[in-house]
Amino acid sequence: MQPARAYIGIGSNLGDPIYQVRQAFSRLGDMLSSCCVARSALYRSAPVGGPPDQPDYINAVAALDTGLTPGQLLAVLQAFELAQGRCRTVRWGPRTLDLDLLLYDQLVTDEPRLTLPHPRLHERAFVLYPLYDIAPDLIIPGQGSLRELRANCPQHGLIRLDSDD
Ligand code: A4P
Ligand code: MG
Repeated sequence: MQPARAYIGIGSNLGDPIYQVRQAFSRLGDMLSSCCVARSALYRSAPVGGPPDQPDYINAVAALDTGLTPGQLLAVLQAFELAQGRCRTVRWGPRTLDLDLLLYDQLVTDEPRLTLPHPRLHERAFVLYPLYDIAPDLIIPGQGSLRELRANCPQHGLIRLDSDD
């Protein structure tokens, strides 16, 4: 069977976020039945939504070729979040690691446990800019071209970090 191409959004704003994002890249690179084929730069931005006075986030996106089903992949991502100390207390609250399944090929689902494409991906600079780094020609089902979505999304203070930051 052909592997699927999945895109994973990575976010952290607790516990040395740059370290947490690099750890996530490393875990994604070591996954069974999957191959990490691209990693974006790291980006820093102010929190969008959630409680006030949270630290800034570090975000990035990875591309995987995977033989896992979407449900299996989500379960692995949630296990990685737990392994890196994620506690689910407050929605959009601070977290050591958030791994969102942004896209799984061109699959569209509308389940609470797994909505694809990720329901807020098309309006978030901290997702669109790193995703564009690694897949500029992507089409987001139901939303259109990534190139246009990014062009219409203000950066709102999003900062691309140099690789040695
Ligand atoms: N779920 C449904 N679809 C998906 C999907 N495509 N990928 C379910 C991952 N999970 C999905 O997620 C809540 C539930 O969504 C899970 O049970 C899963 O089955 P969660 O990770 O436990 O909670 P959350 O992350 O607090 O909620 P949510 O709605 O995923 O939040 P977001 O959209 O991830 O936003 N600001 C900046 N600058 N950078 C950030 O990274 N992140 C958030 C969180 C808010 N503000 C931010 C950032
Ligand atoms: Mg999440």
